[in-house]
Amino acid sequence: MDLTLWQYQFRIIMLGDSTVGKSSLLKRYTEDLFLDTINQTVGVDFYVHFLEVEPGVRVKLQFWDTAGQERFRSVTRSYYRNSVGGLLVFDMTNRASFEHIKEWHAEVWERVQPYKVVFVLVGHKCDRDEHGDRAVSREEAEKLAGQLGVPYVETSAKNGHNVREAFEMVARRVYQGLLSGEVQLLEGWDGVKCAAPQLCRREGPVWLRPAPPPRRRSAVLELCFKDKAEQAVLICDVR
Ligand SMILES: Nc1nc2c(ncn2[C@@H]2O[C@H](COP(=O)(O)OP(=O)(O)O)[C@@H](O)[C@H]2O)c(=O)[nH]1
Ligand SMILES: [Mg+2]
Repeated sequence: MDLTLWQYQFRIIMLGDSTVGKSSLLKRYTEDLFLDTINQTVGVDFYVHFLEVEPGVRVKLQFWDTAGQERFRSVTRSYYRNSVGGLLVFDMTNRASFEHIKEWHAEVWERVQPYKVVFVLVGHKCDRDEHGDRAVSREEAEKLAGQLGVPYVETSAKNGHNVREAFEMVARRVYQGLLSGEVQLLEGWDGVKCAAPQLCRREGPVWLRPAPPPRRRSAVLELCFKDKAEQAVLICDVR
């Protein structure tokens, strides 16, 4: 199978103050690496990871890693609008980074209207909890998550705890949003891309139907590929 083949692309953005661990989270998820001294992100970096959200539905996750510094905000603002998912990251040993989460959330929320962004709140560097360094309790973080209407997860890029879970939680919530119609494929918006847009538009998104039983499933796949021209478009669109 062509490893670059995907049916959907979700663009997901990393949000949070500088040094909370956004780039380290991405490095751990996409390369399974942790560096004690990681280069500071300047402007915007990209990372890619593929995920099968259900059998036969392969999603290319495109992560945009922003620099949290105020001086770069003008760069990153223009990217919010074309994102469908966001990880709101704070460092649980840094209280100020937790207090800024509401601002990050509000800033993105305002700029993406009328589009929708699916968030997960991430309390990062939980390995430091063992050393008594925690400055934000789980209860407080869960309360904030409840106010924002998002799930909460505690992660560590150092030991890998919950890293995959945090990213996949966002991706699966976006996919659920597509299934329920809460998130829609819209022209001129790059938050979600379909590899073969004409297939997604014709009868509604072909790949977004609930997984059919095996025999009907092959019928759906046949529908996807029965036309050579469509197959060609699908392959052409793969990057
Ligand atoms: N103890 C610990 N340190 C971390 C963790 N994740 C990142 N760091 C460290 O925090 C610092 C800032 O990380 P970075 O990923 O550059 O943060 P960013 O500015 O939000 O992208 C670096 O020194 C990392 O090594 C973690 O899970 N645990
Ligand atoms: Mg960074």
